[in-house]
Amino acid sequence: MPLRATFLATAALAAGALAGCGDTDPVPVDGRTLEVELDEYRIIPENARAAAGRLRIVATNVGRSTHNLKVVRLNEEDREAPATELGGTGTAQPGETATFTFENLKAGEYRMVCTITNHDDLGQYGKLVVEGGKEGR
Ligand SMILES: [Cu+2]
Repeated sequence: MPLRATFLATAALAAGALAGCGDTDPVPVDGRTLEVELDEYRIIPENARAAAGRLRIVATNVGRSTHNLKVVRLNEEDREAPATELGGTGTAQPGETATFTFENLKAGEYRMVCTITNHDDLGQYGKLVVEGGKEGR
């Protein structure tokens, strides 16, 4: 694992431990790649912030179950309405890394979720805030 990824994962774990399972500060995406770890039953980091535009998702399954990472948009007018899936990785077996690239992600708030069986209900979801303008580094 590259050093930067290790650092990000460690920082995310530390932030999660301090804040518990509630809303944590979003972890800014460095560049155009969002690296996440999938575990039972969580997404690490659970909250991420990225710049609008191209975004590559690199999801590594560090758990013992199969997982994936989908990005969905909630219906702002009707929170009860079904969410729209914008895209996401295929299924990653334990130890595997799955990737997916959004060519042009618009600014907004999205939900990150594992759609395998009931993992969403078990807490495997998070938030992705996409910002327009020059937020990206
Ligand atoms: Cu899962």
